[in-house]
Amino acid sequence: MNSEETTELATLGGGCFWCLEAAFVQLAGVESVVSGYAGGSMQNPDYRSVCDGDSGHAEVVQVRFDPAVIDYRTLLQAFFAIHDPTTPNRQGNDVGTQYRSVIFTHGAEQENAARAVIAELTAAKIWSAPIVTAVSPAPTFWPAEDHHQNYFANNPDQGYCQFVVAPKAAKLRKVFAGRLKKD
Ligand code: MHO
Repeated sequence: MNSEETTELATLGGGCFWCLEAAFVQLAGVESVVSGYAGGSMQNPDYRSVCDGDSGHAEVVQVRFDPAVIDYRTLLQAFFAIHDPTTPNRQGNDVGTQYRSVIFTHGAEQENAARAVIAELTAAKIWSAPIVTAVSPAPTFWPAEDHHQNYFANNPDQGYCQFVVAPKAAKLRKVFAGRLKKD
């Protein structure tokens, strides 16, 4: 069996993809994370068009994970730990539809899990404002340009990485301390 048969994909948008990638790569069971664009109408989108906000795409990460090591619900809990799902089209200072909170589901099981996790977090009143995260079937995923892959690992001293990405990666390590890769 190759790894495509034993693994699953998760496609998630929660603001700048550099942040999500830097956080998710740390988790045991996550085999790869690709930054990209999804959910818009433009074919072959590039970063500039997505940043202009006209492409309709969200910045997303596509996570390949081994469900025997980390299940989809746990990935979603990590997703909700590292972004604010209550701010429409916005994460902190990053504003625009490309920064919307969205779960692009691969199949009915993922959709049910996503809706259940949102209902649980709503009932637990983790945030005072309502969760605005959209749940919809995964559309075409367009990988981002090479220099956006492993961005945090390759650019740790860049200002945004220090002030925005690093704290999110650190928060995930704290909250999911028992589920990190042991390298
Ligand atoms: N405001 C950030 C967003 C980066 S992210 C990949 C910047 O322009 O550097 O959208």
